[in-house]
Amino acid sequence: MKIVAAKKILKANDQLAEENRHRFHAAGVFVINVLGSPGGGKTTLIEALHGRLPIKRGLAVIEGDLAGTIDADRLAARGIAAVQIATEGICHLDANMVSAASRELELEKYDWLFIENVGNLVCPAGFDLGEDLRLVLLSVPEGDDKVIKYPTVFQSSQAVIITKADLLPHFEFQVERVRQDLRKLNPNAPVFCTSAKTGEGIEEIATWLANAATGR
Ligand SMILES: Nc1nc2c(ncn2[C@@H]2O[C@H](COP(=O)(O)OP(=O)(O)OP(=O)(O)O)[C@@H](O)[C@H]2O)c(=O)[nH]1
Ligand SMILES: [Mg+2]
Repeated sequence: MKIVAAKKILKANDQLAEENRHRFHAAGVFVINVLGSPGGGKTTLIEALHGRLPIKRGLAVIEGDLAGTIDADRLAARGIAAVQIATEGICHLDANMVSAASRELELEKYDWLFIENVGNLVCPAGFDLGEDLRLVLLSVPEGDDKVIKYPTVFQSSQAVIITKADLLPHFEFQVERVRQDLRKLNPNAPVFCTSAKTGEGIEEIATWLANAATGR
């Protein structure tokens, strides 16, 4: 019975995600779902990309957290339009939450909409939000074995972003191991090695995203 119930919920989510996708496309906004562990560098990466992406109209962010408005406040302080979703204990965003939050934005005013998912390498992977693509972050302190241990999120993302590369000298983290593990699981996904601290790799992601948005 439980399995049937879960399938029903996911089907309803997928239908709503399609509606979101349709509305996002109609508004001409390119939508990126950002996944990764708590503290992996999601908000910092979005801030860094805000400075590098080609922006004709604007960039907005939907922030997902269990509670509080820290990330949305942080972005707003930089002049970035942000809507905070407080999931009140739920470990992922779903299409219904994103539908409601996106209605707080005038979508036509933006080229880019980032959705920062709840920090978690497991739960968000199963929920389509209506995004154009998914990025999954893996920060150097988390360890280089995560592709094998959390395959769903790495399999369902279009690119993997290693963050905090400035910390590589302090950790036994092999970037090549991540590339090798990913090659078996999701061979078409590029791996970007980045540091928001030094700026390494940020331009490369911005260029890749700009190409993806152009080719949509
Ligand atoms: N050394 C280093 N620290 C970083 C880098 N990027 C982010 N950080 C730090 O990592 C911590 C977490 O960064 P956030 O961007 O808030 O991480 P997050 O994934 O948004 O966190 P949650 O929203 O809480 O899940 C902060 O102290 C950042 O300054 C980086 O490239 N290098
Ligand atoms: Mg954050």
